[in-house]
Amino acid sequence: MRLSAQTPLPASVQAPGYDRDAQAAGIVHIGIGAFHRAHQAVYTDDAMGAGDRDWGITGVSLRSGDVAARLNPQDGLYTVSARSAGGTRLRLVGAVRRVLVAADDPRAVIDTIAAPATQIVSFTVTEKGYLRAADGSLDLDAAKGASSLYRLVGAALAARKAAGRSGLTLLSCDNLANNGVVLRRLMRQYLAAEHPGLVGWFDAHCRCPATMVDRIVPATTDADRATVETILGARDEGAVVTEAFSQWVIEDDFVDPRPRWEAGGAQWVTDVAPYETAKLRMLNGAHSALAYIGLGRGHEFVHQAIADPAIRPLIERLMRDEAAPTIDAAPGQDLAAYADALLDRFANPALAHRLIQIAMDGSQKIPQRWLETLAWHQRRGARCPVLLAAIDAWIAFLRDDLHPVDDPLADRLRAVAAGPDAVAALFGPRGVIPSPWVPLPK
Ligand code: CS2
Repeated sequence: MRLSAQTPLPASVQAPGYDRDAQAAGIVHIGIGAFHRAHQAVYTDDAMGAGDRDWGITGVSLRSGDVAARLNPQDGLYTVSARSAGGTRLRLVGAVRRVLVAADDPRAVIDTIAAPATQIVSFTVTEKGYLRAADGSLDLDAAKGASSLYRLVGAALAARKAAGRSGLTLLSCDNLANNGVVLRRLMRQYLAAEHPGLVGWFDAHCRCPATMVDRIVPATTDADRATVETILGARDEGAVVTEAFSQWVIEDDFVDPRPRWEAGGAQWVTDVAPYETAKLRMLNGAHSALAYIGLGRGHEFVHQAIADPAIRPLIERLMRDEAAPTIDAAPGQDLAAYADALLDRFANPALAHRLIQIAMDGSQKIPQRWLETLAWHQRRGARCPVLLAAIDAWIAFLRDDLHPVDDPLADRLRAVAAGPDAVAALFGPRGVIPSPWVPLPK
């Protein structure tokens, strides 16, 4: 039997504490993968559980019909399993109402974003999903493509303006530095090219707050779905598995109204940068180093790599001595305690987080995770031995034939990594990846 609104839930499973059918859909989320379902959708479920209203989520997949096929037959319902050493806590999340596939029906997506009830369009489209050219500007040709987020949102904003409706909050929930500013700049560039008459309206009526999102969400496996089925007594094709920890820091700059996400523990701040920088350089920076160094040493999972006595001290040094000094901490933000907590989270044996999942899209992740840290130290005449070792591990990963290289620049990266002085060819002045850090000649 498939999970649905009629499934009787075991007492141990937390259920949505509100009338789902009485809620309008105030949020359209583009990129409804496992991360969104384990993070923003849970905060939204908590907000409505605390009495806030009309924040139902319409999920959008840009291309693949996979998530729609998993969630639509289940009334949008799915479970989140939070796994810790203490056991697993299961909850049913009701915030997602349906999933649209832009490649199949772009009109439905545009109409939903343009609908009067919609207040927020949020995004988890991964680093490469923003379609940036090497210089950081928008790749306009790609952005004009049929199911590009810019094209969908641009058409919907035009419809909103024409109908005299309110502007929107566009909320990037991806691991980019200054994600709000980046989204605003790219969206403006698209509008200037394709809808020049909308730029002034966009500036006056739309907001693009920055956010720091954090929850480790490994890809769900068949074994995970089987475990959930045993507990639930019903088949949940949309199940997601994650850790107990969750954090969301959001710049308080929304078009009114905004959800009461604080009910789920979200923090509203005026400046996200210190949290975002710490997360990118410490958590994600350590993650990418664990991935390439760990795979090189034959590990499969994060918890195995961090338990390796040849790796753990390197990761500690990366976080404490290389990344942390580069961060301008906010009042009360304790970077040493943050590093301690991250080491515990990485060590969580209940979470089977594959290193190969983190290793993908290295060219899109490494700039904000490693290069800013390297550049900061370089300006002070210092070096970062662990990050340099991590770069060597990335190059070894690109060279070996043991793992697939899943990266939009895969072919170029592999060619360059196979040649002489790969570090300079990757990061030097005319390298594949524009870099604020200049590798020194060997
Ligand atoms: C990871 C992130 O896959 C990756 O690159 O570093 O997805 C990480 O698990 C999340 O950012 C944690 O919040």
